[in-house]
Amino acid sequence: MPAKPPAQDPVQDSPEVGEPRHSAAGLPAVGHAMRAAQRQMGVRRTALTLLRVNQQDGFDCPGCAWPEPGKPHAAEFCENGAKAVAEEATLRRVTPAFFAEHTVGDLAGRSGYWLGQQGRLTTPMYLPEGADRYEPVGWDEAFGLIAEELRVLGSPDEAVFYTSGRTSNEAAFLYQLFAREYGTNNLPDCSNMCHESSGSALVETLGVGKGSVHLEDLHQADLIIVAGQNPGTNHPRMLSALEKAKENGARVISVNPLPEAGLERFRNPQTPRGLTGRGTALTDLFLQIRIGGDQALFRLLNRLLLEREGAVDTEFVAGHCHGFEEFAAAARAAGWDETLAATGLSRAEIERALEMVLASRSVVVCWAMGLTQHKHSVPTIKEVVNFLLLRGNIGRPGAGVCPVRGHSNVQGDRTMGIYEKPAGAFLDALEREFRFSPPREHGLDVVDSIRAMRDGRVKVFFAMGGNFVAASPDTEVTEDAMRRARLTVHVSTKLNRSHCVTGTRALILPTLGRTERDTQASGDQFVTVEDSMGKVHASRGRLRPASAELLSEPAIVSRLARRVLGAGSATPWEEFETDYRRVRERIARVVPGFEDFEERVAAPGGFTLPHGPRDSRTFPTATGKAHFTASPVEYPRVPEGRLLLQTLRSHDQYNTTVYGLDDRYRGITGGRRVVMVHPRDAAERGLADGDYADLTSEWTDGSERTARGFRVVHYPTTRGCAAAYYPETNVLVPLDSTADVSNTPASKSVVVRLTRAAER
Ligand SMILES: Nc1nc2c(c(=O)[nH]1)N[C@H]1C(S)=C(S)[C@@H](COP(=O)(O)OP(=O)(O)OC[C@H]3O[C@@H](n4cnc5c(=O)[nH]c(N)nc54)[C@H](O)[C@@H]3O)O[C@H]1N2
Ligand SMILES: Nc1nc2c(c(=O)[nH]1)N[C@H]1C(S)=C(S)[C@@H](COP(=O)(O)OP(=O)(O)OC[C@H]3O[C@@H](n4cnc5c(=O)[nH]c(N)nc54)[C@H](O)[C@@H]3O)O[C@H]1N2
Ligand SMILES: [Mo]
Repeated sequence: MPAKPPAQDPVQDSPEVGEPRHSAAGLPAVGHAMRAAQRQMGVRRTALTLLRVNQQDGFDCPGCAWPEPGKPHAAEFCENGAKAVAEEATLRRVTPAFFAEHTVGDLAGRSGYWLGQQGRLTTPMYLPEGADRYEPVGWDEAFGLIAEELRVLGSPDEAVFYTSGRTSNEAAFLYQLFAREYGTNNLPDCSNMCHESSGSALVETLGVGKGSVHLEDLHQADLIIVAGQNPGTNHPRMLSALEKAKENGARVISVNPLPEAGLERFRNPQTPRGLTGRGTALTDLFLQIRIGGDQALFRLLNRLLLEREGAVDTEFVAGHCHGFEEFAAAARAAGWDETLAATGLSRAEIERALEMVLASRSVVVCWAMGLTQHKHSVPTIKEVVNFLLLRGNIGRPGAGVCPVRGHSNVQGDRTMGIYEKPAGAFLDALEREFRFSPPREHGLDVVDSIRAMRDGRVKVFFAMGGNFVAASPDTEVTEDAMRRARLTVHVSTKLNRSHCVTGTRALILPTLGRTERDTQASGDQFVTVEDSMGKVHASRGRLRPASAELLSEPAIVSRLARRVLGAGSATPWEEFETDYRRVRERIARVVPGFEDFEERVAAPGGFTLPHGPRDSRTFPTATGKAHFTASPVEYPRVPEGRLLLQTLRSHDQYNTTVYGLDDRYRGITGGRRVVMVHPRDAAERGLADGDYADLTSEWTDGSERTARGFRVVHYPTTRGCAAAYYPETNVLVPLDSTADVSNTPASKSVVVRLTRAAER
């Protein structure tokens, strides 16, 4: 039997600090994975469940979006995948009795960790106006309540429909169809806070907002640059790909303000050498950059390449690219002094990187949140594209752009139309197929949804998964905005903070997870997902659902749509709920690349979506060519005495879901309220390791936000930079501090001052 959840919050967040590690995975990771899983699921269920992760007849790991290899290993999961599975397959349950015991006020006072540890939601719950507790409610009544609120709105644009990235293709397709038949494009999603900057930059330059590599391209690359990503924690299976690339002779440059253990050495738990030996050294060159310095770095590398005889792939540039002259003029103006100031790197380091680039025929650049969550993220990623285009590193083996996605189906959800700015062609296809007129005005993204709720322009908030109030920036503003809504609804697997900060009325609708058997009137169903590399495959859960009352996400959307749209909709919602093949037939007719969906997804491993730049160097941009761009170089200027804070993930969390209080690779245990600072920066503030500090962020409009009581950890980060965990530090990120163009919260560049804490 699994242990009971903790009755109390841990008395105190009391971080202990040891030495950071210099390698990732290996035997300890296997042990950690198994212990974490057994605590939640017991021994037998752990073995049965984990062996099905990422197998061709199993379910897609609800962890990250890293692709499965053609022939998955018998244990194709990682420590953190095992934790993600265990969180969902836990035997702990949140029942109506739990809600009877705890008022919403009580729950709102608990930590996210404690809430998550209570187990799986079992029953639809309703919080009536003025009540202090949720009470059980029938599904029909719940849908009736939502329909009632949606019908009285002045306009469909007074509702927003959020999506987190675990939702399957089938559920996502139905959900966006419902929202659009109802009449709005208000479909914000977690992508708005995540890789939106990548999408914006890639659509403009290459014509496709997705990565241009297959897994095999990593194996074949001569050089892989990993910028702004911590794969040892967030995409551990990527380390196997890097290891394979190294075996094939590749070199790796990591660009990061932090030395991340997973990028230093990898001890592959699936090989004897990895289990007991020292493993494989991954990084050949570590560029310890200042936060936000990446655009300047790539700009200077581009200038140096332009200056080097024969370094530019002139044939590719002449044949496939647009805008070269303008870009080249801007790049030639890049100066050493400014670049060294922006990056904090030395001339020798940049020259070494240049030589490695010149020695490599095929280059892949991988990146994640370290590049996407800054004010100038879009131009930064466009500069990465310039860098790759210069040497023809797009659309040939071993080369390309690799934005490594977060949530396991975040890329698929976008493909299915979860987007507040849908393309006209997509709406045309919906219109043809379903015979209604979809709204054409663009809808609200995450930040604009918060503004609209804050200002009373949006009154109903509906979430398909996720934890909106904890994941969004400016926690206090977001929570106040949420409280102003008339109705907040969450389709969820686990309890989280968003259930405790509610509108006037609130509903929790419990749903099946990936690991669970989904049986509908026509029999057992499977769903499909798309990974970070555009591969679509089936996912089948096998476990008995956490409760007999759970409905699947497709069933919830179908029933809601019938109730809200009634006879006004000609869409066969009931048929969709009964048999997901009927949904896939429609996807095949509406979404390009899904022709013969049902047949092709039946093949082991599924199929890969077409991608013009990758497959044939065709670029669906306005000119039909790949676009060089010439944006001004920007980097964060930090006022005297302030630090630049990035908010990031520990090894023991999945976004807002906290698995435990340790960050093993960084040597931190037993607590999350820590701020990692360079020893000299700490000393300048009179702060010793182990002292407690308050963090105050300063925004350009003069406003300030404070988060109190963080243990100072002397850490080898870049001078002038600091790091602390999300979501505890989301209070510090101003709502208006977002990336230009993509509107993604600038969660990785928050200007803060550190002061000694009055109390812990
Ligand atoms: N176990 C686990 N897996 C996950 C998640 C999880 O929470 N837990 N989350 C999932 C999701 S949704 C996502 S989006 C991904 C996130 O995956 P990551 O992007 O790896 O996650 P972060 O912890 O935000 O780490 C950002 C990295 O960028 C570096 N960085 C910060 N600022 C800069 C900068 O200015 N320049 C450079 N070059 N580097 C910088 C940080 O030091 C850190 O190493 O992981 C996914 N997978
Ligand atoms: N400061 C700061 N803020 C950030 C970030 C950062 O780096 N720094 N990162 C941003 C990023 S990259 C992202 S992606 C967002 C994440 O934002 P979200 O996706 O909104 O947050 P999660 O924490 O992943 O959501 C967890 C909840 O999802 C529900 N859930 C889990 N599985 C399922 C399922 O199968 N179905 C349904 N319906 N519900 C399920 C559970 O109830 C769980 O509590 O946060 C963003 N916020
Ligand atoms: Mo993400």
